[in-house]
Amino acid sequence: MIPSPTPPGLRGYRMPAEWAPQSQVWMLWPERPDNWRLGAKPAQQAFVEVARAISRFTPVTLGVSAQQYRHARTCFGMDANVRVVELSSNDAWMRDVGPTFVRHGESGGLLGIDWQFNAWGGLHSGLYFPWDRDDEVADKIVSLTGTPGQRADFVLEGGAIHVDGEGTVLTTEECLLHPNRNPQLSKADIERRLCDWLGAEKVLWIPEGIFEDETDGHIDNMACFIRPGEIALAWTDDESDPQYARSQAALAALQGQTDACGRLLTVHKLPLPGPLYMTAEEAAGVDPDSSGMSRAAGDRLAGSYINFLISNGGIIMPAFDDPMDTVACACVQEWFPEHEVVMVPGREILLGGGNIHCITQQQP
Ligand code: KQY
Repeated sequence: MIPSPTPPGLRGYRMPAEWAPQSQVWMLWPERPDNWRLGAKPAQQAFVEVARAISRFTPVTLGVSAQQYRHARTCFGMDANVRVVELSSNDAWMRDVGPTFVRHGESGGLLGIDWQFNAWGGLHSGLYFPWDRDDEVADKIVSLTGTPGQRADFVLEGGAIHVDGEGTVLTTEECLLHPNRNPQLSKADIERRLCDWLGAEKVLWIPEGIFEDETDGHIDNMACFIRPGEIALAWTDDESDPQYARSQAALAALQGQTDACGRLLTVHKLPLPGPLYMTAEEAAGVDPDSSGMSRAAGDRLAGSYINFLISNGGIIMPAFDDPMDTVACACVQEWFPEHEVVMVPGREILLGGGNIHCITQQQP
């Protein structure tokens, strides 16, 4: 990847909204036994279901290690809309390690941004070491797709941002201002970089993400745009839940705000599942390791329906075998009347620390 001093947003590129047309969706294959229980077998099944659901709307390319290639290939059988390629990584969070694609306003050409990746916090508070394979994934994908790429000059994960495609970025202070990402940059420095790299004019900040989210509060588990000027926000009315104050603070931060085009924001509440906790059986299935990931019985899980993927005519959304599943599905279906909402079991993915949006990256 050839470094260019001028960020893509200053050269006419902009990140499209997730509801813009997509040519494919990228995923990775879960394998590491210190994150995924039972040697990642249940997680692999969950990833297969996610890939199959997406592939009804959009072709999927799945990156797999050499060791697991044959197995993953077999899992998809003759499924013509899922392509399996050998691509090494340290784990399976394509949203965070894959390229963020931006499109040129005049030529329509794509460029893949290769953010610096430090495993959600680097050596002192990151989730694992090494992360060198993860940090190469974006460059390998732009090479495979034949699009130009550009290496960013700061640390960011794709799950830490959402855009409306019309100049507005949504993010959390908890993550982007955490000293474990870019301690040398001020809030103003980070805003400038987000706008310059994503082709945006305005950054909307909410204070925190989901309680106990090990990414330090990624936005993609907490809130997202559902169309320009409208945001869905993870919500609980339970005042005794530590999530309550977080959701309230986010609502307060967004209400009365305008986006880059001057629209007054509308915020829609999306109920949270649970609260959900890791069971003793689930925790026992994870191989102990020296990584920074806590996998103990009774751990609060950062479950959220916000972690869905919009892909062409489909919305692929996690289900948690929870009474709120049907309520959340109905909300999202109402907000997206032209889309088909497909719920896929999300608990096994949640046990690894994220969900469907975190394991996918769309290519416009
Ligand atoms: O939520 C994400 N975007 C990534 C979650 C990483 C969890 C690592 N165990």
